[in-house]
Amino acid sequence: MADLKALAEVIIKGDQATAVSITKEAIEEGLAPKTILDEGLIAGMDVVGARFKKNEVYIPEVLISARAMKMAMEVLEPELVKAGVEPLGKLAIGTVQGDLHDIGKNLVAMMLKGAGFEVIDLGVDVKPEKFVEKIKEDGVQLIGISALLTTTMPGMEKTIKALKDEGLSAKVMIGGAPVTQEYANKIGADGYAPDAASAVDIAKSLVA
Ligand code: B1M
Repeated sequence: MADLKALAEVIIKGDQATAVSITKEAIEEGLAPKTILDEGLIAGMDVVGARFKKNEVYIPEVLISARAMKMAMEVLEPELVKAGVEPLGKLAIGTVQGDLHDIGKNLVAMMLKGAGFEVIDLGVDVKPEKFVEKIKEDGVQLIGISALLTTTMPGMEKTIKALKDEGLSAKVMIGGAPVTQEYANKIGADGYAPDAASAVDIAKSLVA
């Protein structure tokens, strides 16, 4: 039987091949995709984050773990999506300009797809103009912006300003480790979510 604790461990070690094989095994055994995500992948990455914070591991180790998580997520993503229903709305998501962190953003995108949103992933280092373009060209109703660095957070405010300047009415949801509800209120974002699961609830309420 697939062992989710072992999955968390191999994410911590950065063992891509085993992370992928345990994820496949868990899917084949019929484990709920969200359980695999929460108790295996996210649990492992949380440990890596805590160790990085305490300087117990450094950037190369973190990168190796992040890569293992990304590979396993590629296997898990279709399963999360399959659990979804009719598209609830169209959303474009990206990591804010200047910021290259994408693990949390990818999780949020996956959860939103799983919940039934049509998601356009713009990747990392997304300039305000790119969000504007997507709203104009693809009829996106909601944009999601992720930031992991305090230094890149102002890019969220710049994006909101760019939307206002263009007279666009798409809603904006923000999130990421340094982001707070207070900051969202301050910059005029329509929604803030502290984690991927609540991002789904907020996104649903914003397109309702
Ligand atoms: Co970076 N990094 N990093 N890093 N890194 C942090 C963020 C940091 C807190 C580490 C630390 O010092 N303790 C720190 C930021 C300090 C600050 O500004 N407050 C930091 C730093 C300083 C840096 C560099 C500057 C390091 C350097 O080069 N000196 C550099 C910056 C590069 C750049 O972006 N320009 C850098 C680089 C990197 C790596 C490339 C090595 C790697 C990123 C790999 C990748 O993403 N592909 C990396 C990583 C992995 C981390 C940590 C360890 C883990 C981040 C992560 O993936 N967490 C992180 C330390 C930490 O968080 N403890 C750290 C797991 C992820 C699931 O959580 O992203 O928070 P998170 O997402 C959550 C929620 O926040 C929320 O939902 C997610 C799931 O529940 N959420 C949203 C996220 N986005 C959302 C959007 C929403 C809603 C919710 O709506 C749209």
